Order: sequence, then C-alpha cells, then structure tokens
Amino acid sequence: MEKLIITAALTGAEVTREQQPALPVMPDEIAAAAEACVRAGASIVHLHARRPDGTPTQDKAVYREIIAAIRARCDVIIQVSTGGAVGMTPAERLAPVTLAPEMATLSMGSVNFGSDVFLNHPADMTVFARTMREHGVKPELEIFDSGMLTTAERWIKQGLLDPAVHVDLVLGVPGAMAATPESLMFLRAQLPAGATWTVAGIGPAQLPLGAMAILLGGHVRVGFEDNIFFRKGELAVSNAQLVARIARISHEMERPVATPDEARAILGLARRLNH
Ligand code: KMH
Ligand code: ZN
Repeated sequence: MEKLIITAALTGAEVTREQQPALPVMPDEIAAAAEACVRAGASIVHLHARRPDGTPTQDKAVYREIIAAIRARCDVIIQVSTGGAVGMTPAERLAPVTLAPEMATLSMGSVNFGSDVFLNHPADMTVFARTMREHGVKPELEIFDSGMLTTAERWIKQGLLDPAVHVDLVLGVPGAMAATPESLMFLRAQLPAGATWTVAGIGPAQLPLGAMAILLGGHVRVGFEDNIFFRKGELAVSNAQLVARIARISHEMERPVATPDEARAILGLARRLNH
C-alpha cells in the first residue's frame, strides 16, 4: 500500500468562528495552522480565503498572501479551492488557479448543498479543467455523487483530464451521497483506472470514513472545513488535533504517513518552488 496522504482542509467557506473558535481565518492564522498540521502529518493543505470579517472570498491577492505565509513556515502541497462558496461566479472561483499552486479542487457536477445549490455547470467546469492544465495545476476531483465519477471517466476519454486523476470522495453533505461505508465501497469500485483517492467525511463521518480509507489504501482529508468536533459534544482544539489522530491510527495500522515530497511522488506532482 502507498503511504497515507493526509489533507488538512483548514478553513472552508461556511464554518464560522462562533461555531469553532479555533478556525483559522487570517493569512497568518491559516499559515500557523498549516505548519501545525504538517508537523502532525499532513502533506496537503486545502485552502479557502476569508476577508477580515470572516466572509469567504476567492480574491487572488488574499490567496497570494496565504500561500506566501505558508511557504515562509513550511513545505506542504498547496491546494486552492475553486469551489469557493455557493453563489460565487465561476470567474471569481477560478481566480486563485492563476497563482499556479500545485493543486486545485475541481467539482465534477452540481449538487444540493444543505439549503443551497452548489452549481457546477459542465461548460464552466471544462474551462476550470483547461485553465488548471494551462497553469500546470493538478486537479483534485470533488465527487459528491456517483454520476460525477462517470463524468470524470468521460472527460478522461475526451482528453480533458489526465488519466491519473486524484479524486476526493466527499460523503455526507446534506443533499448529496450519504456518509456510509456502502457509499464509499460503491464509489471506490467505480474509480477510473489508475486513480488515487481520498475521502472527506462530513461531520461525525470524518473519523470512521477516514479509518476505512486507511485500511482500503485510500487517503484521508480532515479539518474544520468538514468537521469541527473531536468527538460527540467536544469541539476539536485545532485542525492539527484532527490530523494527528488520523496519523496515529494509520501508524497503528502499520501504514506510514507520507511527507509532502512522498505525496508529490504518489500524485505525480513535479515539485514547484516558484512561490
Ligand atoms: N464551499 C463549498 C460550496 C471546494 O473547495 O472545492 C464548495 C467547496 C468545494 O468547498
Ligand atoms: Zn473546500
């Protein structure tokens, strides 16, 4: 089995400081959280930017600041969000990709998202995929439902995506696929040949689905974007606490955790030092 890649989804677009007092919001807070997560075993950080008032933004300048602050502290694979927040325009969402981070998320279809609709028109998403390719950015395909994997297969056949895709199975968003072991097994069986995959369990599903992925040879995403609790009724004290628990479980299962460079090798990333 490959070493385990842990992604830390530090901030997200929806969680507030009121809900999670340790949520990193400002660039220096996000960078400090990233460094702590790397020390705990993360090799990828999934980033969202916020304005000082806490509202989500895809402003390239804010992402630039966050990325520079992280680079000053540690080596880690930077993955920017192109999901942004519900209601943002596609052009707005795509902005941080032009900073040429190593990775960016690419949502593979539209989905109900709680009481909202997370709209991902195929015409827009193909532009996202092309722009990522132009900037040498590896997409992580965000899969909220099984039809999105068939879209991935089609786009690979059409040459829009490179065959060695990295897929994030996001399970437990209200309105999308349930966070059950059966959902995970079902999606895993339909992954494109040669794909690597990670799982992002929402809320209480973060821990059990993460444990499953460790055993199944997948990778794991944790962090406040998807879950703010350490256990029922107890808020996590930091993103790093959630990373450390997954790293501990993986070590106990005798599956070593990947360093950023080892994760680069697994994902086929050429190391980028230009920012
Ligand atoms: N905030 C969600 C609507 C991503 O980062 O690519 C979308 C999201 C996905 O967070
Ligand atoms: Zn995100």
